[in-house]
Amino acid sequence: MNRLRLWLLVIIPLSVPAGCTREKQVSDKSLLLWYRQPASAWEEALPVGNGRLGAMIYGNPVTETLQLNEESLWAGSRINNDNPAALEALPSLRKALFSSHYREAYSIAEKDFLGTPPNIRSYQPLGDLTIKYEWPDSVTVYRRELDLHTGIVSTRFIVGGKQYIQEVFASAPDNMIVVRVTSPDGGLINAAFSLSREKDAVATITNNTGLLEGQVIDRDDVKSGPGGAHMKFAGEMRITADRGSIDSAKDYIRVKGAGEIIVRLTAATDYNIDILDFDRSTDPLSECNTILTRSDKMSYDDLVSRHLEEYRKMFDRVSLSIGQDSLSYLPVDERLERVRRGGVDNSLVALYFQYGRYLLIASSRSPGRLPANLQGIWNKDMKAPWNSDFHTNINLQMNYWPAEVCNLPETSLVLAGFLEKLEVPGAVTAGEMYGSNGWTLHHLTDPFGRTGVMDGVWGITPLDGPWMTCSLYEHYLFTGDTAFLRERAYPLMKGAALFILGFLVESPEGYLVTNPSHSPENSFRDPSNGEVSALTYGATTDIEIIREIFDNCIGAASVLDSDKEFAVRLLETEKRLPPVKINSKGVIQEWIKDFDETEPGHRHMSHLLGLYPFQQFTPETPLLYEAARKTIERRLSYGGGHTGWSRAWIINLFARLHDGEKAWDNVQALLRKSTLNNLFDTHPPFQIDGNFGGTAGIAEMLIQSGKGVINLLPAIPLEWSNGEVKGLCARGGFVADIKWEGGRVTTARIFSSKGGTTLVRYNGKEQKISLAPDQSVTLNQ
Ligand code: FUC
Repeated sequence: MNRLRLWLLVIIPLSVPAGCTREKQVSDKSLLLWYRQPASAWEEALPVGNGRLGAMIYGNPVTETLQLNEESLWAGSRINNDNPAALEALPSLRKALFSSHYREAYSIAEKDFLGTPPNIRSYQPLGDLTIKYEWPDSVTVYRRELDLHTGIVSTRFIVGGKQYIQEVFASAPDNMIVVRVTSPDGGLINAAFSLSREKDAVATITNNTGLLEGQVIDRDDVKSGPGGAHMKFAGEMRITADRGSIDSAKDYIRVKGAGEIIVRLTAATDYNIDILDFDRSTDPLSECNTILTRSDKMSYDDLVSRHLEEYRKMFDRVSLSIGQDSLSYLPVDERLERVRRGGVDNSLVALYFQYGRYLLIASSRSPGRLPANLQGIWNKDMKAPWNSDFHTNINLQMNYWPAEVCNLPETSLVLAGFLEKLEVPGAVTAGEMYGSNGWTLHHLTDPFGRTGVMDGVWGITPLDGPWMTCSLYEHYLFTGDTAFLRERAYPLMKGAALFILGFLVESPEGYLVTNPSHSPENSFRDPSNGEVSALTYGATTDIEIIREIFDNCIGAASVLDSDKEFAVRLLETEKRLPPVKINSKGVIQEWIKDFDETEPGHRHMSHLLGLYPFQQFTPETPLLYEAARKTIERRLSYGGGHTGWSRAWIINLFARLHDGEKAWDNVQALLRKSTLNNLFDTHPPFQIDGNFGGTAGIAEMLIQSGKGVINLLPAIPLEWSNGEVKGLCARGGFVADIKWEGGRVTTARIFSSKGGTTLVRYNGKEQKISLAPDQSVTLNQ
C-alpha cells in the first residue's frame, strides 16, 4: 500500500490532460479555487452539484472520498403539525399581548401554539464513494482545484514521474456525477471503488456496477414525529475502463491496469414533491437505472461537452474583475489567510462573488426541484446543524438574493416551484391556527411541507409565508415575465395577502396589527417589570412585510389588469397599519413600543427589511434612511454581524446606504471571520446563506435598481477604484456591463430584453434611456 508522503516538492504547473481540448480544461486563473494539499476535513473539500445531486471532493490521491448528497433524501414524513388548540386559544393570546401580560402570553403560546410535533427531522447524506488508489510509488507533486468556468474539480499529481488526473463534475443534462481518472503520460491506474453509508443502507456489487439501496428508518420521537420506515433511496455507479480488468469483490469494484477509468454515478429517492411525501409507486433503483442507461454509450467527451454547454450558459453570463489579479498564483487557503491577517485581495472578492453564483447554480437548478437549503445541497451529517432545513425567517430568502441581479433567474424558479407546493399545507395552517384565508408558514419547513410552529415560542412568525413570496415578484420585476406573474406568482402573492387580511386585528391604539407577532429571534424587556418577552403585536418587521406584499399585489394587479377591488382593499388596509417609527435612541424602532432589546447586537435585523431587501427606506425618506444607518451601527457596536449570514446582510444594508467603505469593511470581515478554506460561509458551522448574501451584497455595491431607475456603482469603495463587471441585471429587464476607473464609470452598456425606459444614474448625473426590445446603448464618461 502506497502512503502519501509528500504533497508538494515544487510548484510545477501541471499540464492539460490528453483527450480533452485545452479550451475545455483551462480557463481564467482568476476563476480557480486551487490548493497545494488534499482536504483534511469536509470543510476543505470542494463542491460540485447539478441542482439535485451534490458531491464534496477531498482530492486525496491515495484514499479519495466523494461525500454524496441527493436533495430529497430527508428523514421524517408528512404530518400536519398545526397545534389543534391554537385557534381557540388565539383570542386569549391576543388579549394577553394587547394588555402586555407577557408571561401569560408565553404560557398560552407554549401550551397551545407549538407544533405537534414541534420539530422536523434532518436532511441526510446519501453516502460516500470511496476510491482506494494503488500506486507503485509515492505521490509527489500535487494540486487540486475547482474551476468555476467549467464546474470541474480536478486533482493532479505525479507518481513515478507520470502525471495522473482525477476530474469530477455534476452534470445537469445527464443527471449524474461523473468521475474520470486518467494519465496524460500513459500511466496505468489500479483502484478500488465502493459505495457506503453510515446507516439504513446496503451496498452491493455486480460486475462493474455498484448499488446502494436503503430506506431511512426513523425512531418514534415526541419532538419530531412518528417513527417508521420512511424515505426510500438508491445510488448506483457504473464503471468503465479503456483497458485492463474490472473485477467485483464483495463490497468494491477493482480496476487494474487501466489508462482511463470513468465512473457515472446517480441517485434517487421515492420523494414526490407534488404530494410533498414519499410515493411508493416510485422505485429509486429503477430511476437510477433509467438515468444511467441513457448515457451508457456516451464518451467522456460527450458527457463533458453536454455539461459545459448547459453550465456555461448560466455561469458565463456574468464576469467581474476588480483591479489587477496579482494573487491567483497563490492557493485560495493562503490568500484567505493573508486576508485574515489584514491583507487586501480584491480578486479573491471577485472569486468569492463568482463562487456564490456557482453554488447557486449547483444547488438550485433543474433537474433539482427543491430549493437550496441551509447548506445548499451539501451535507455530511445524519443530523445536520439546524437539520439543514429551509429556514424562512431570513435564510431561505437570503439564498435567493443573488438570483436575479446576478443573472441566474432560473434558479429562483426552483424556489417558486416549492412555494407552489407549500401553499397546500400552508392554507390548512392559515385556517386551522388563525382562522384566516390564503396560506402561510412559520420560520422553517422541510420537504414534507410542515407549516406549523417549529422549535419554540420564538418560532411563532406567522408572516414568514407572505415574506417568502417577495422573491416571486422580484423575479417578475427583473425579467418582465408577465406569464409567470399571472400564472405562478400572483396566485401565491394573493394567497399571502389574503392570509394577512384575515390575520390583522385592531390594536388598542386603533391600528390594524399582527398579533401574535415577533421580531425574529430577538426579545425585549417589559419596561414595567423587566420581564423578557419575544412575543408582542405589530412588530416593525411585520409592518414592513405587509407593506411590501400589499404593494407587490397592487403592482401585479395593475400589470395584469385584474383584481382592482382587491387592490383598493389592500390600499385601504395599508392606511391603517402602524407607521414605522424612530425610537428614543434615533434608530428604527423594532417593536410596537420603544422597548429595550435584550441583545442589542442581535444577528437578526428584521426591522431593517425596509432598507434591504425592500426599498422602503431610501434617500427619499431621509429620516428613516438615516435611522436605518444608526440601527446598523448600533447593532455593530454591540458585536452584531457575528454570524456569516448576518455579516452578509450588513454588506447589502450599507450598499443600500450608498456607503461603499462600510460595505467593503464588511466584505473584508465576511472573508476574515466567516469564511472557511473552501470559501464556504460559516455561521459557524457551515451555512450557505452567507455565501449567497455576500454575493448579492457585492452585486449591490456595483448596481442597484428600483422603480424606473438604475444606479451604477452606488457603493463603490476606494479600494475598488478600477474594475469591470458584465451581465448584472436590473429591474425592468435591463442588463448592464460597467467599466470604471478611479471609482467613476468610464463606459456602461445597458441592454434591454423587453424594451423600456429608465433613468440611469452614474458619476453623479442622471440620464434617461429608451430602448427597444433587444437593443442596447453605451453610455460614456
Ligand atoms: C436562524 C438564525 C440562526 C441560524 C438559523 C439556521 O434562526 O437566527 O443564526 O442561522 O436560522
